[in-house]
Amino acid sequence: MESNINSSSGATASAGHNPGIAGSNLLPGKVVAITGASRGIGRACAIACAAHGAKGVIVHYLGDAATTLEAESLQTELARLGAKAMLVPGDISSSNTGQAIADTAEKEFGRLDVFISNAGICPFMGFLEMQPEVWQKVQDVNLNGAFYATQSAARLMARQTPRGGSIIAISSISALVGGEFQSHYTPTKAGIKSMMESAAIGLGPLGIRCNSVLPGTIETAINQDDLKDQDKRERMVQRHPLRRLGQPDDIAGPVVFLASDLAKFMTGSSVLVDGGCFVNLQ
Ligand code: RM4
Repeated sequence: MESNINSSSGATASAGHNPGIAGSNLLPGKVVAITGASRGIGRACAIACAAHGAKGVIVHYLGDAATTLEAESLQTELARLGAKAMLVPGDISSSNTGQAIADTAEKEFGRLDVFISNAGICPFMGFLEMQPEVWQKVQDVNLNGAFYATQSAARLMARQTPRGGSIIAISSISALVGGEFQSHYTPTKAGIKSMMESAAIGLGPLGIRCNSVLPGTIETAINQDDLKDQDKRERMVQRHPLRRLGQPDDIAGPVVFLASDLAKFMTGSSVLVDGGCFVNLQ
């Protein structure tokens, strides 16, 4: 995979996707599982992990028509990168789905080295207009589902030989700041960050590292409609000192780093990947 890295901007240009630092091999022979992996950040992480040597990738996706097509195309792309992809559809808010992900890793590859908890939704809605079913759905997918799947992955990591692994949760800048139309969503992102901090304590002695990544505004399906408002889009661009919104592969690199042995002494950490947005008050 050829890619040219423009050192001035850090931008990469390549024939297909931008897997990160050309020629590095940070995840040699590893088995990786990613939730919500058919599109956006999850997809970019799957590609980057394969580009860095992962041999097995468990691709979780919702399982509707759109995500099924996306997952199947990702499976083909991962094969081109030398990784065997196993597809696991299902509603992540069900604990059965998280268990199916871990079961697939164990059955197909005998182990799980890296688990990336990524699946999440954010139906923008004002605080006063928030409906109970919308609140509950966001809690069920973003927080409860993340817990169930992470617990299933950790249980496998704890009993496999050699024991251990790396868990990365995709939290958000929204764990640290609010959003007028995100009062259901920001608590889940804060909860994910906190869950990783607590999980890190109990899982550390088992050789399982738990960290979270806090993306800024990354252009994906989650905010596609919201960012159609050109005034808002421009306001968000101006909030970022790098004067651009993030792209999924901007997150994949830090995730691969946390998954790899380069981060072997990192657990309970949270890594802000936001183009400088959080610190930009004035
Ligand atoms: C992120 C952040 C972004 C928003 C997405 C939906 O946490 O708030 O600005 O577009 O959520």
